[in-house]
Amino acid sequence: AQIVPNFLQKRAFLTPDRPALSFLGKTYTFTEVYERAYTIAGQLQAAGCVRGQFAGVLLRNHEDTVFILLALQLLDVKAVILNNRLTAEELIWQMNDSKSAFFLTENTFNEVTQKVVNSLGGISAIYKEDLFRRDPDGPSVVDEISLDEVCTVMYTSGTTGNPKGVLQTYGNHWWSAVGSALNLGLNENDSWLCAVPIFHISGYSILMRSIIYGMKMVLFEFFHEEKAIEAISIEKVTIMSVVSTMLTRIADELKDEKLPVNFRCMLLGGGPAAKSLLEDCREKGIPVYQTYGMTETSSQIVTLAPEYSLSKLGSAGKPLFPSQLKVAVPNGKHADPGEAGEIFVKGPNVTKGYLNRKEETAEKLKGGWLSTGDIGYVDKEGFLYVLDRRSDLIISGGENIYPAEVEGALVSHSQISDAGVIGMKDDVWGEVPVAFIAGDENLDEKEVMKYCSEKLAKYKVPKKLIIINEIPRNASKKILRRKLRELLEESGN
Ligand code: S0N
Ligand code: AMP
Ligand code: MG
Ligand code: MG
Repeated sequence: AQIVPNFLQKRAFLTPDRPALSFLGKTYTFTEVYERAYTIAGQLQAAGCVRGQFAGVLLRNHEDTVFILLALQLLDVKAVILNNRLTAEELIWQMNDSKSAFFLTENTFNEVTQKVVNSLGGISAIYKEDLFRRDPDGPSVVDEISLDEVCTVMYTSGTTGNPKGVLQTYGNHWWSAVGSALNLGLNENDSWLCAVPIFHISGYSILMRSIIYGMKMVLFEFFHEEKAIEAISIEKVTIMSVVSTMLTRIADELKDEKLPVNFRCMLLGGGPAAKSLLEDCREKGIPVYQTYGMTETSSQIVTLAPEYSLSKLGSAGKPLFPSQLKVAVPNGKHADPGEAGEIFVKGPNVTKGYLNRKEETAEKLKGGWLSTGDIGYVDKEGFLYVLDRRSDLIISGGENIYPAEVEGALVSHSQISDAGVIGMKDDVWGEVPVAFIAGDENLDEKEVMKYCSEKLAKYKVPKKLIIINEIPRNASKKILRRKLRELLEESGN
C-alpha cells in the first residue's frame, strides 16, 4: 500500500496562512485548524483514545466537529460517524455493530447519549464540553498514513433492513477529491459551502477536499436558503453541494435575483433530480452539475462535466477520471447504449467493503466492481442516466429510507402482524414513506405512530398508515410493492 504524509499536517505545512474554515462569521487558517486539532488529539489521548480504535461520533455541523474529526485523523482513530437524526435504538445498533470503543458527542445529545451508554455498558461517552477542559497529553500524531487504512465508517441499510458500516479509507477520500478536481477544476479562489450534514459523505467529502486542495470550507450549522444565497456573495463561495430539496428552496428564494458570476456550481447529488427543477435552474442561470454517488464511493463517482451541463441536462454524467462504470443486464452481459440494467462502479474511491461483514462484502464487490443495485442506462456518448433506485430505496430530502427497516419496526409492534412500505411522491421531500399494515381489528393508529417514532428517525416514520386485511406477497413471500403502489393510487394518493 502507498504511504502518504498525514493530510492535515502536510496541508498546515504547505499553506499555513490560507483560510481553511469559516463558521458563523469566524475564519480559521490551516495553522489554526491544525493547532486546534492537535490540542484535541492530545485531549482524546488523555481520555484513552488510541490508534486503530473505532469511535462513534455523534456531533452536529459545527467548527468543533471539524476539529474533532481531524484530531481523530491525527491519531488514526477511525470515526464511525453517526446520523444526528437517529433514535437511541438506531444508534445503539450501530455502536454495537461497529464495536466502537467510545461515544464522542456533545451536550445537546445528552438524552439520547444516556440511553446509548446505559444500554451498551462499558462504553463511555465523551462529551466535547468535558473533553475541551482536559489537560492534553502530547499526542502521538501519526505522521504517515497508508492509503489502505480506514479513515471513516458511515452506515447505510440494504434489502435486509440491517444497516451496514461502509469502510472509507484515506485512499478512497484522496481519490474522490482528486477525481472531483480533475472534472470540476480547481481555482485558487475556490471556496465550498457545506450546508449538508458532515455526518454524510456529501459533507465529509467537502472537509477532505478542503484539506487536500488547501481550499476554504464555509460550514453551516443548518441549511437555510436565504443564508446560503447571502454566503455565496459575502464569503465568495464558488461551489455548493446540495440535494434536490435544498436546490428547490434556493431556486424559489432567488426569484429574479442572479447569483454572482464567480459562483461556479451547485453540485447536485444524493438522489434523483426532477427535470422541472433542472429547467428552472437553467432559466434562472443557476449552474448545476448533476452527480451520482453514494456512501460506498466516498461521494461522486459519475459527474456531468461543466461543458455538458446544458446539452446533457438530466444526465448524471461520465465516470470521473480514476473511475469506471458499466451497466449490466441480467445475463451478466454489458447493456447496449440506451438499454437499462444494473449500474456497476469501480475505482480507487470505491469502498473495500462493510465493517465486520465478509459475506455481504464478497456479494456486493466482485473483481473490484461494486453492484449498486441502481438501474440506469448509458447513452451512445457514454453519459449515464439513472432511472431507478436500488432495493426499493426511498429518498426523502436526501435521507435514505429502506422499506425493510421500517417494516421491521412495524411488525415488532404487538398488534401488527405484517407490513409493507413504499414511497409516495412529495412536493417538499421528493418522496415520503407510506405504510400498509395488517393486524388486530382495534389497531390504534396514533399509538402505532408513537411507537414508530421511538424506534425510527423521524424522516423514516410513515407519513400515512393504511390498514388492509393482508399484505400482498408472491409465492416466495416477497412483498408485491407494485400492488401496494396500485392500492395507494386507488386510495387517491
Ligand atoms: C433537506 C434538509 C436540509 C432539510 O432539513 P431542515 O430544513 O434543516 O429541517 P429541520 O429544521 O432539521 O427539520 C424540520 C422538519 O423537517 C423534518 N425533516 C428534516 N429533514 C428531513 C428529510 N430529509 N426528510 C423528511 N423530513 C425531514 C424534520 O424531522 C422536522 O420535522 P418536524 O418539524 O415534524 O419535527 C436536510 O434533510 C438535509 O440536510 N438533507 C441532505 C442530506 C444529505 O446530504 N444527503 C446526501 C446523502 N448522500 C451522500 O452523502 C452521497 C451523495 C453525495 O456525496 C453528494 C450528495 C449531494 C451533493 C454532493 C454529493 C457529492 O457527491 O459530493
Ligand atoms: P447514499 O449512499 O445514502 O447517498 O445513497 C446513494 C444512493 O442514492 C444511490 O445508490 C442511488 O440510489 C441514489 N442516488 C445518488 N445519486 C443519484 C442520482 N444522480 N440520481 C438518482 N439517484 C441517485
Ligand atoms: Mg445512505
Ligand atoms: Mg431548519
